Amino acid sequence: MTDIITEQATAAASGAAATEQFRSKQRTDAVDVDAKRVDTLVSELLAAAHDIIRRHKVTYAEYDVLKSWLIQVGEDGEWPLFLDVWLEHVVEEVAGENRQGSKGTIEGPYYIPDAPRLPAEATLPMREGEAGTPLLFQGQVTGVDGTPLPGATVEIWHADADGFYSQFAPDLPEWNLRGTVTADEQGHFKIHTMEPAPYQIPTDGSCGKLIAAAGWHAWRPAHLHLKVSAPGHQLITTQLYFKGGSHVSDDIASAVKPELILDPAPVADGSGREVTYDFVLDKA
Ligand code: MBD
Ligand code: FE
Repeated sequence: MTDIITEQATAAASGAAATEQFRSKQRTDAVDVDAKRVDTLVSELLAAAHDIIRRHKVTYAEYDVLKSWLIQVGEDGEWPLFLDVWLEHVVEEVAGENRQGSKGTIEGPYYIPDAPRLPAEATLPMREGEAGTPLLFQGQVTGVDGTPLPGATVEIWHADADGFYSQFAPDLPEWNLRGTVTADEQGHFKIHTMEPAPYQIPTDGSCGKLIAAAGWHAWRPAHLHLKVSAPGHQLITTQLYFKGGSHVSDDIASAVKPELILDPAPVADGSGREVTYDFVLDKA
């Protein structure tokens, strides 16, 4: 037995951190949605709900369950989690419709800007003896015509072997497994990290309650999150998954695309796995 008191990871704590993080981005300030569009979108959303209530003869008891669940989602700070798991993938699909370059996918609730700057070949910040299989993730950033993009930036963040993200779970160093890598003059980068594990969204909050009530599962496949950018080009937000990994074909967040599945090979000296993945960015 250890006498160190370890704070438990809770849905409410990670929800509060995700809500705070979202608010600090203030992306909402940048858009001024006109009344006509609000009218159209909200009216259609409500009409869809009315239709469901009629077709399924939703009862007052069920209506009250919904009301108390919605109240609880807010109290748990789980709106970012709920929206990013069940809606963001369609917003991303629409946003990425006309892109020629690499596929993107959802950002999710756990991105933090301004992670430590790292050179083109770097090891992500991690703990002494960080658990997991070492992974060398390397590649090149180019334009759609294949031109290398010098000084491209590769932001990367991912969960640890227990499925926890730094700054959203207790007892992790601030920037654990997060970094901002500057590619070299040819757009090349070489990132040493640890393979993440499949990720289970918090089961002890409102989203977990919904999952249990519906008989779903709470898993996302193991994934790396990335934001790749270069001067004069569109930033791409994406994720990469691992071939053969659990839940690659039944991601709770519906964010897997065939182009985003890595197939790392064992490193010759037995020290983990390596994979090359190139990013192609559209012109801004
Ligand atoms: C995650 O790690 C994630 O990437 C998404 C999209 C939702 C919840 C947790
Ligand atoms: Fe994630």
